[in-house]
Amino acid sequence: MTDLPISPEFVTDQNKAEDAALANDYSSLGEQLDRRGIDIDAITKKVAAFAVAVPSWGVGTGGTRFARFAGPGEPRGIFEKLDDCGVINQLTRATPNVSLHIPWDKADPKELKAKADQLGLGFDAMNSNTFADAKDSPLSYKFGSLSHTDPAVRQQAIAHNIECIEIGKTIGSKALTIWTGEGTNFPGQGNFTRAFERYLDSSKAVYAALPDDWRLFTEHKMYEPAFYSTIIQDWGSSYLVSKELGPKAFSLVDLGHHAPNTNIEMIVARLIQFEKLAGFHFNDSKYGDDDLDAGSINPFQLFLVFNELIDAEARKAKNFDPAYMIDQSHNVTDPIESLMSSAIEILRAYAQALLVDRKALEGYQDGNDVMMANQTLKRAFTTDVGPILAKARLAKGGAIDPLAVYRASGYRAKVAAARPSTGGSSSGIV
Ligand code: LRH
Ligand code: MN
Ligand code: MN
Repeated sequence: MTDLPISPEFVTDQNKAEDAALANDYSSLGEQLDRRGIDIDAITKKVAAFAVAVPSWGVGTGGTRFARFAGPGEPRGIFEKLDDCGVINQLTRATPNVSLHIPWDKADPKELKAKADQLGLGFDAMNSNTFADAKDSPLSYKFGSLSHTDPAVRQQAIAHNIECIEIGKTIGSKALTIWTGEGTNFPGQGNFTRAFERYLDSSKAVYAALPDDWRLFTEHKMYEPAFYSTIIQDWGSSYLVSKELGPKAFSLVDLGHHAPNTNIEMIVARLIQFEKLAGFHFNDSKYGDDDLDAGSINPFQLFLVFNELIDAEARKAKNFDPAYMIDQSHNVTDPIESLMSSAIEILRAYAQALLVDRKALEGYQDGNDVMMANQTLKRAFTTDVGPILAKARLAKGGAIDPLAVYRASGYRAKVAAARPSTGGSSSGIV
């Protein structure tokens, strides 16, 4: 039996006030789309079937290396984090899976599974952590993990990744995501080629422990914490790793891990074309790995990414099965609100991309009608798909207006009373 954090009757009651307006808006959008030859119900069905995972670490207030300002009622451990993830899914009905980070979320797998079942949640990709030192180990990751010069450190990092797979197996996960920010801060500090060789050897050892029905994702990031060179700094290195490892290895795109103005949608297209797209860590950014809310800075870019995904689906691209996840840090907002709003923005981009007239677009592209090709995308992007998103949520028992219902529910005040303040700290992403 699922035991939802907010009373379902309360959600139904709140929805009643919005019901009539939604019916009107949906029907007028339906007429508009019908004139464009689009069946609104078919789009709503697709949107209702779309899911994006939430990161366990996203429900705690984030911070920068300068300060962290704790919010009220922050979850104190993975079980309270799962409660908060339960709220996000209950109201949006778009986030049924949670991605764990080990060792941050280490707990008895049976208890994890039982808690998730109770909330109607499942588990997404496992994330390993060899970017911070392992507790009680004399071996340090200060100078790297999978690419460290010391074989004992590399072995510890390999063993940790294998442990993540083992935990994942017991809770129903099917993928391991490896991100290590290791590299160098000074020219000459390391040898690019030898370090990459060591990284490849280590990741091959992890890959060898991967069950047949699992996938291994490597996540690139241009810089941070290494500031001169990073071992997997871009999609090129990530692609090389996935190619070297084999058919179960893929390259993951975190939207914040590129230089400003990088054409990310084109990277996505390349990875799809060569059958190596793992999936996404969605977020938004202005300058770097800002981890801001998806769609809050550049919603057009998010739409263009989805445009590539829908194009690939329409072309029945081979080996195309992207994993969708949010990866954000919430420093000045209520994390539950940010994650709900981000999930909605991701679904919005998906719905907008479904509206692109692909046949017309192809014709304009082949005929070099630049203006009309661009207008075709813009027409889809500027369509207000809000009623479709709300209708899809409603059909699955969610809230027509998740943020309003969340605020009205008093959930944050309730957990603030039950969870003593964790206080601020000097830094930290969790
Ligand atoms: C690195 C990253 C990676 C980590 C997470 C905490 O910047 O995006 O995915 O696992 O943040
Ligand atoms: Mn990430
Ligand atoms: Mn990141």
